[in-house]
Amino acid sequence: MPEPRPLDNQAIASILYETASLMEINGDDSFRVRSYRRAAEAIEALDQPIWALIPEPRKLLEIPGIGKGMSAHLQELYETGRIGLHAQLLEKYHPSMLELLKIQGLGPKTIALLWSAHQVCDVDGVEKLARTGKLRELPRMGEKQEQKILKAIEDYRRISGRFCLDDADAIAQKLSDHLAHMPGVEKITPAGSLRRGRETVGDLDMLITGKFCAHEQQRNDVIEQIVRFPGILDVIARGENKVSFKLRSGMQVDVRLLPPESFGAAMQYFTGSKSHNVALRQRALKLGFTLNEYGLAKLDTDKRVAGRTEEEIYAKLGMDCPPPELRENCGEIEAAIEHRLPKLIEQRDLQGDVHMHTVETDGKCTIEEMAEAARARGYQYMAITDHSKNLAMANGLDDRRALAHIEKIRKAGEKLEGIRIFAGIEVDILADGSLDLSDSVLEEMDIAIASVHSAFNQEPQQMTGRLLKAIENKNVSVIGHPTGRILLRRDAYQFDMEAVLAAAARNAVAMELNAYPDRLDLCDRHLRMAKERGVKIVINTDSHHTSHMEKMKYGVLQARRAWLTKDDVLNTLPAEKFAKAMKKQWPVASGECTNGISPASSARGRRTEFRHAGEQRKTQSDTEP
Ligand code: DGT
Ligand code: CA
Ligand code: CA
Ligand code: ZN
Repeated sequence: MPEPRPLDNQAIASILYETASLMEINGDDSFRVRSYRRAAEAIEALDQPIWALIPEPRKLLEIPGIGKGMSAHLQELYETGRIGLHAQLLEKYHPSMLELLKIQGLGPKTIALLWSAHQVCDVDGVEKLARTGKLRELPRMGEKQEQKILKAIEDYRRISGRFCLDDADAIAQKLSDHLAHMPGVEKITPAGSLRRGRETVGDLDMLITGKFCAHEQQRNDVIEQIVRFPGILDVIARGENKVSFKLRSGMQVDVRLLPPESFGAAMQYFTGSKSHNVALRQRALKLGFTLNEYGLAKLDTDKRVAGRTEEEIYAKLGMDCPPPELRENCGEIEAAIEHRLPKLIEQRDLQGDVHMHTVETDGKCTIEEMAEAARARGYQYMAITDHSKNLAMANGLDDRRALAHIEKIRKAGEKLEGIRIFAGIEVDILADGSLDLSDSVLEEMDIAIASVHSAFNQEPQQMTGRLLKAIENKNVSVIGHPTGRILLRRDAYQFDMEAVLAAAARNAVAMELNAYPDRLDLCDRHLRMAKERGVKIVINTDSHHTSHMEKMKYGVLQARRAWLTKDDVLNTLPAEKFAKAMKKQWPVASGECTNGISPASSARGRRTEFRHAGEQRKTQSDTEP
């Protein structure tokens, strides 16, 4: 038997998660089920590949969450490439049942019941039962439940097969490391939606170039190495120029192998977007060229005139090279021709990250740890903004604890050199629009971020009123994750964005761009609306751990997609000016600009309708951080 393909921690964890879910469907003891999940979590959290440890059971057993039984499973996986229990359960229950678990409202008990009563085990089958009114007849179901499940199936179909930006980014990085040392390989880079920074990624497009392309042996070696990438479930296509595979996580990866002379053309083509490419090709034709993934050529003579770099292709088409984030055919082509592409914000423009949690509420690190990590990232300042009491599950702060906490933050700030620590709060906007802490306490804060964490299902009108009331509170500096969406999981709550942005502009309240990759809230389209209406943005990671601070790059990508420049974002300001902005001491809707912040004047500017790249919808739950 050939040696099993090495699996990475994520892949091993997902086999254990699957086993747990199948055991649940099977009606196994919940304590046992939990032990599989715990082991999976432990493996995910390891900072070294567990595959290398498996041959040494003693080391395995040292990992908390892994006992004798689990260790035996892992040995079996190592030796045979499978876990018998997992395989048996998959045989008894169809793999499509695992998919059913992803549909909100369908738990393991219901899924088991669907099987025993109707021999239904997949999404199509459940949909059919629901449409014919048979689902409601099952125990603990009803007509209302049935409708909910139909809606959940619809949501599931829309989002399934897409991934958060950081997941795709991590795979791109791993693949790049996996191939970097191969002889003749010069560049490995992502293209497609990941390179454009779209908020979610369908499949991952990777391009590889180098001299290896011209050497048969080197080329074969590269292809061999690609299909040895850990976590591959299935190699879908394997050709001379392209390898496609599916990972256990469900993500598909297309890897293309290109000679250096057409690398730029391929980058341009496979970065997209499709509508940008269509428009660009039309321009090429108009100018007497043909453009494809191999290069730009004269229409009449077929002579190649560009292809090695993107820049030379755009230059031959008489335009500047638009940053990938702008390539959505939303005005960037015209701007590139007229040499008026904006100078987009960059990560190094950011001087601080000002939405963070600590162990005082639901964070995992202390004030000092967070501050030191922020300093190490080169920030001038940062802010601690823990939760308020309405978020009981996060152990939120009441007035008394909030005051004590800012005292502690300020003390820590005095001790730590090289970074300024602002004392802040993320205060809940309650259902009626009032805030969860008294005004006198909020006044003490350097920064008050006001956020909705409960009653997501209010009528749009009520939600709008609720947000307006918070914006009008004189102590509120920023509205946190303004739409509340969780990508691929929870819909935005509904409200009148125009009214909210207008109020924010009037009251000098900034909107957050929450950079956490499952939020990206505001989204690119709303950010662009905000900019056009003179509303300032603050980009934050909402870190609950020092390691989360690196998510800032995804926020910057969305900001760039929205055409934001440094001037649109308040946390590019130096500390003093930023502090003033948080106290709303900057000009509002006047023509003047006293402290270096550009005034809220661009509301007069051109209003372009910005087509949005795929919004996600999913049903909402109540009170969540
Ligand atoms: P995704 O995968 O759904 O997140 O989105 P993309 O943009 O990565 O789309 P994908 O993977 O289908 O294709 C990658 C790029 O390849 C796309 O952005 C533009 C280019 N492309 C694909 N199909 C076509 C096409 O039919 N015409 C043109 N002009 N370009 C295409
Ligand atoms: Ca793609
Ligand atoms: Ca693709
Ligand atoms: Zn929050």
